[in-house]
Amino acid sequence: MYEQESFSLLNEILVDLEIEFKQEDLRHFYTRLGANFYTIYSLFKLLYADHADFSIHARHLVETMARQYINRPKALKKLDIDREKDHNWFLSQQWIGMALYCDGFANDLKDLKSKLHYFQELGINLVHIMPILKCPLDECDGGYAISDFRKIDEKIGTLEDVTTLANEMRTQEMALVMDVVVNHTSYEHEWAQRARDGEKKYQDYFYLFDNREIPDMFEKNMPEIFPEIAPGNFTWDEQMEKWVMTVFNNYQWDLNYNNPEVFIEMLDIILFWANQGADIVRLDAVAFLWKKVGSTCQNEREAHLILQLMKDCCQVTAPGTLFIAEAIVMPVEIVKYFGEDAVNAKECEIAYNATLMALIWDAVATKNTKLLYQGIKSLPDKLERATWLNYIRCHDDIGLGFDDADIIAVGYEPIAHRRFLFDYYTGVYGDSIAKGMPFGRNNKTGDARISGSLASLIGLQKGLEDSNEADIENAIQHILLLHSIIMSFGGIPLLYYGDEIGTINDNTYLDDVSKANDSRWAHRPKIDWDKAENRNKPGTVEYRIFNPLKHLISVRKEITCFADFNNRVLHNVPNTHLLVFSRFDIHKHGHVLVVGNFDSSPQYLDMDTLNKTAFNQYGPMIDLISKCKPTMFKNQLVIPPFHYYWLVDSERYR
Ligand code: OTU
Repeated sequence: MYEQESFSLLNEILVDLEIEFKQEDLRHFYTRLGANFYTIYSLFKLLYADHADFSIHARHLVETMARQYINRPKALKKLDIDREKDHNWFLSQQWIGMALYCDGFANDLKDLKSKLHYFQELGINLVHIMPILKCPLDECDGGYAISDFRKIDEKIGTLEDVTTLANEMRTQEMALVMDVVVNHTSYEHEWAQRARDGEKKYQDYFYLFDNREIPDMFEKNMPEIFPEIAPGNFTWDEQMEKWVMTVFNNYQWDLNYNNPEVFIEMLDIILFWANQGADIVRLDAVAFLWKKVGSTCQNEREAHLILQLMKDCCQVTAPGTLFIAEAIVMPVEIVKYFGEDAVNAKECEIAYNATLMALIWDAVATKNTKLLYQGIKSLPDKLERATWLNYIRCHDDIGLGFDDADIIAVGYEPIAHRRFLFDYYTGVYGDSIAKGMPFGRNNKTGDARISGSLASLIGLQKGLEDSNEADIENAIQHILLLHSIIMSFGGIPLLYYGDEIGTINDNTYLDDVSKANDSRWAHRPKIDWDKAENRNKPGTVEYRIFNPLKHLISVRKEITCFADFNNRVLHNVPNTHLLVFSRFDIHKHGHVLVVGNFDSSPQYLDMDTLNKTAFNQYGPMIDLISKCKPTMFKNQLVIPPFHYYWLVDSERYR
């Protein structure tokens, strides 16, 4: 869009830039800047108009984008152009992700590079390496308390190791995901240190208060994120004699996005990582970016404007780089992080499907799919050119983030139902086979979350401890069922490292005082590579999980119906133990019927009850996973305990 005011400012800025960057070929940069500048200017103005030095900041913003464009390696500039052409590249069913800690999966970055063959073997081609930057020694929050956004933790490697790894991954056609922790720094970060030393400029980077007056006002509406280990949202700093806003741990200082320089610094860091070869940047805790007295300080409109502005600026410098929104918030709020419009108000292309994750755990505990159906139905539609990260476990706890209205709609009472789930997963309820731990219990609100690895929560750990083969087999089937769902639902499946070989809780964190009070460490394993070798030994648990998973992945990659174009139809079926949906191929009119049984006994599905309006009828079917005909009695499909099918019309299949 052409608009005079913004373009006259841009002209002024460009005159100076041209002098500075004379020899550079800025053609693509200028074209993209021209296309996005009016929006960038408008958003920047919406957020920062009342700053006296508004045009100086605007100039600094454009300069930052230009400088990082010039720094951008040639190969990545070429990739940008390729991806502009193939702009739906990330919606393809070919992508399969895994999230991991570098020093848990491997020893360090070099070692990780030497293990890329493991991903190739399983079929993983998108790898999220969780934060590997410098943190305070014993106060790191699993890497999310960052002391220097450009310095790799010495134990893990160097910046050169990252670029070498990124280059190697690119040649192997793998995508690299890296974090930018946009909401906070650690107290050890240079900005925090200079603020402590009294530099006004850096004190303005954070939320600092001389007394409790404003903090107390904030506290009225702000929930506590880590109520047990870090109660309250402010921490007294002795040196400054000020209260610092610390929403997460008391060593994590919240950045003040009211300050345009904070925005520019963080944009610069995002572009820096895009230039090191991150194909996708995971933006941590995005719901928290804007603080307002009288609000929960989550999901504020300005937080969305900041993300739109980050996206628009990133499109100018590194348009091939995508964003993941890490917003573990209520279902209606999560989808907003895709933005309001795929072109005019885009935010992040990808978001964690925390809703599906929590719903899956509900179905596991209850052995029925009532809430799962209700929750999926309530999931608002997402934008075009947007996709989910579908996951079962990650490095964090499981929050029971369902909508109360959904819980009520299926006949449960919200408090009692959440209590049941919590008791079930912490092994307290009846004959529960789960071995999870409580996390983030809040006595004031009654809220509680759950830690524990997939294998431990689903009963594999108990089965192994009891040497009960039937329980082991059930748990393995269950693990595969859940993966069959995240692989067919629509979006990028994101596996969690260790789950592919059935890794159980690791309680050694209890011996480390810096970790003992945070049960999330139980499911951040150090991979035992001798055990992982068992994946080649028939009969072992590792073999029985790894190989079927590998097969599921390879089958998924072949099924174009599984690409994510909002092409899913959910079937309401009378049997409440089943999850049944169809996925369509928007080009070839083919379709796959996904059926999963969440119960421990066999279930049947009356094929007549399926909504047939969208397709003719179900003739003879074949399961794409086993390549066999499923068991049928007349028109009734039989689904063994914890079993799953990806069914197609056998006529078409040939
Ligand atoms: C994120 O977490 C990270 O994934 C956590 O590992 C960090 O501790 C945290 O940020 C602080 O950097 O912000 O939007 O319930 O789900 O804290 C949600 C805990 C987050 C996490 C929540 C989450």
